[in-house]
Amino acid sequence: MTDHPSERPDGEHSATRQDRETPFYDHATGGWGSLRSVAHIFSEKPSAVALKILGDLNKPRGVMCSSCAWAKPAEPATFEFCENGAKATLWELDRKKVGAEFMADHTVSELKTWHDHDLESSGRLTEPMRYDTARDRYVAVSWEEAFAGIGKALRAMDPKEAVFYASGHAGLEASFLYALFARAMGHQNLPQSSNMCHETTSVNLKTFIGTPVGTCTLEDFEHCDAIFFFGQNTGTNSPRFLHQLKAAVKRGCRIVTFNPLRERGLVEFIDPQDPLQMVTGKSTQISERYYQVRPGGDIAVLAGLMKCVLAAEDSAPGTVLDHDFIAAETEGFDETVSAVCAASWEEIEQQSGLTRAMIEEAADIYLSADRAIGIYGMGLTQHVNGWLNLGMLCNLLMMRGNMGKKGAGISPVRGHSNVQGQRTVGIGEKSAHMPADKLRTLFGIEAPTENGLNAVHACEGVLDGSVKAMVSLGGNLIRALPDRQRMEEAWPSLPLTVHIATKLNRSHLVPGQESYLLPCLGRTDEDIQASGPQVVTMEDSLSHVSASVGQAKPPSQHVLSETAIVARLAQATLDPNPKLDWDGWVENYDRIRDLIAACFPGDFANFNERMFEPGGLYRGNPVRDRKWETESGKAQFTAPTTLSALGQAPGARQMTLITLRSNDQFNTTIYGYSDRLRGLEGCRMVLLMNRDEIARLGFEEGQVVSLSCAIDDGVARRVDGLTVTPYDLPPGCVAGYYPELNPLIPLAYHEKNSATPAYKGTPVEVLS
Ligand SMILES: Nc1nc2c(c(=O)[nH]1)N[C@H]1C(S)=C(S)[C@@H](COP(=O)(O)OP(=O)(O)OC[C@H]3O[C@@H](n4cnc5c(=O)[nH]c(N)nc54)[C@H](O)[C@@H]3O)O[C@H]1N2
Ligand SMILES: Nc1nc2c(c(=O)[nH]1)N[C@H]1C(S)=C(S)[C@@H](COP(=O)(O)OP(=O)(O)OC[C@H]3O[C@@H](n4cnc5c(=O)[nH]c(N)nc54)[C@H](O)[C@@H]3O)O[C@H]1N2
Ligand SMILES: [Mo]
Repeated sequence: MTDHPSERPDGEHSATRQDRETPFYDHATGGWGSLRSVAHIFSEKPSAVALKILGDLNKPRGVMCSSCAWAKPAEPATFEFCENGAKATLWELDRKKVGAEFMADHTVSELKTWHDHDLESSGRLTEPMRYDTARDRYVAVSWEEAFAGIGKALRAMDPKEAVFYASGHAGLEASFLYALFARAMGHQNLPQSSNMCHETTSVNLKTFIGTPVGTCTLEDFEHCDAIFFFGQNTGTNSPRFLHQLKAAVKRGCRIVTFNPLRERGLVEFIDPQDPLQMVTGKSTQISERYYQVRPGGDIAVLAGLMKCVLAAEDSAPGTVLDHDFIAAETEGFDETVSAVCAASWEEIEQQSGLTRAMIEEAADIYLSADRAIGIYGMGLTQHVNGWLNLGMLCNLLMMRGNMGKKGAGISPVRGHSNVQGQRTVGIGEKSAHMPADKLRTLFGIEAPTENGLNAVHACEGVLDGSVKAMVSLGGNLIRALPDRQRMEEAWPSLPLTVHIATKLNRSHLVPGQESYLLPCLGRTDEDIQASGPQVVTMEDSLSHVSASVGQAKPPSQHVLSETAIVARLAQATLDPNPKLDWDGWVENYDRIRDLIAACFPGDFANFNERMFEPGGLYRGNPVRDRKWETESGKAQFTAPTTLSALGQAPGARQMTLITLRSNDQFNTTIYGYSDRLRGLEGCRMVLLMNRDEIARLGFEEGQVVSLSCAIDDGVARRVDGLTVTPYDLPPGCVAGYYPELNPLIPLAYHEKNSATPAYKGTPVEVLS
């Protein structure tokens, strides 16, 4: 793909500036830098309301941050928000407006030439609009016209031709109604952002340990002796977690990290809330050991660690493995041990890029710990063999009984602020996501029995024409998906596209034949309905559900809540059913929460009373009581069938591509051009490469190159205009930014069981 405007920022952003003296930001995460970083993207001073919202962020009766999904501690810090939380909050509180007046000045073709940053920073969407093909503009429509038009189009199609996507922003109330609407209509085509993210977790953890989510709570971080980190960038993506890590280190917990990049947050941290650290600049070292594993090399690392544990058990039988746990709680141990023993150190070293001595050193730390936690993020999930990454991490933990005891467990770090919760209340393509008996008794609905479409399958449906409507509750699919060029080409043929959104983004500029843009309230906005002010709820990474109380004046009187929009879309589409009281639900969201509790009684008992509990309502997790809701009723060990997580290893002149997030973005929302924590400033069109690899392949620092995908499936995939930038990476791989590099990733190149795109392990060729 060539010269996409959003990939060719102009003016001051045209060149990367990397400090020659300190090429890899050698300061700690946090500190004054994090405060300056917020200041530089907002020229206006935050209003009094904005300051109040920030002060109450993530505290009981405050707004729950719309950035990441990290837990909200029961005893919050004075400021329980981070640099990125502040950016997300102020971004949403934007006072600029995008309505029909704005659209009258700009055709959609013109807006397509704008940078993604400029689209979103034009302001908040303020009125419903419809795309007018003849004038190539979005024009105002009344809400009545919009709902009637969408309802008519949806009614005209087979329900299974409609897809309802959700990005993990919307609260549980709107999300539950959305999931109900789909099933009442007769489909469960409910892809979600987690399909590109932690679907690897939802599907595979369920098979291995019987839960689709992590098992730890904040309390576990107060009791663990060791934390093993795989492919999660805390400093950028869940910075508030650094506070728990700092506290853990202070009490002697040992942290070991495996990541191809030396991410600053996991190296050291200056706590912006600690006056002494701020004044002296003294930081806390976070990782005791940091290993730059090759991308896709974690299965090999974990096999090496397991071999060390087995060797220690051989030298002191009966003292290293948790034999009682293995015998009583698990299956598959012996086959797994045989497969791990069969893996040679030579192959482990080659696949991981680490030496045996390094892995033995890390294993000593694991063996020194009575209680250990495994943490992971996209570095494990976004690989073809992501399932085995997770299986091997479970294996390592279970060998020593590190599941279902205090201070131990597995903890995937989730992305969007309510991504986990949306799944909990029924957004998902399987019947299991919403109990069929409840649908029948509560609403008189016969649930569809066949699985619906996940994100990848929905895209295949857009490509082959079998999908006829794409409704999006938030998000920016065109930018977030793999294979962007093919997607952008296919999208305009969709008979209906509907976006429920807060801000203008690129997906809105690729309208279907009939296309609506519906502006909604954001998390920070006051939401007043017939019964008075409403709250919405969200579930964090550690399965706690908290209420969020919007406080700002909405950007216009024409903006509706997500809950109201979903309800009115449903009314416009479905035949009347007295058990579906859409109006009554919108009047008072307590009623929706009562329904959620009725539908999922194990998770949400007394929901309305408990949603303000400090730290949130805990949904519990069966693994904590060593109850395994797997097929066999036991926890499963997984025998490795390969030592590489990559679907296709790179050839001699090829490289494995890692796509990364910067410190100045939230997914496809680009706040600015500074990746402060990596010492990269000014441009996102960079190709990070190790110096020796630049020389080996005959390139030069600063050279502008192209990347092409090395998977041969008959489709040419290419991105031009990338500046070669030396960076401390293992050999054999390159890194660059998401979403700019998404045209390179084939839709079909994804995790085996869950179809999570392999955004961290695509083979590419660098072209001059
Ligand atoms: N500021 C900010 N915060 C965010 C987001 C954002 O865009 N910006 N996005 C949110 C969302 S939706 C999500 S899902 C999370 C994502 O948060 P993370 O899970 O941290 O995801 P990434 O930043 O994509 O990548 C994580 C790390 O994986 C490493 N890595 C790549 N390949 C491998 C590998 O093969 N093995 C190992 N061990 N490591 C590897 C990368 O170097 C990187 O440090 O963050 C959420 N929070
Ligand atoms: N190459 C590559 N691609 C990736 C990834 C990667 O690591 N590498 N990561 C993947 C991951 S983990 C994820 S989660 C996806 C993210 O994919 P998405 O969730 O689809 O994308 P976002 O960028 O989070 O969506 C941003 C848009 O959401 C809208 N929005 C913001 N707040 C609200 C709100 O409160 N309500 C509503 N209705 N709309 C709102 C705004 O219009 C904004 O433009 O991308 C995936 N794509
Ligand atoms: Mo995500």
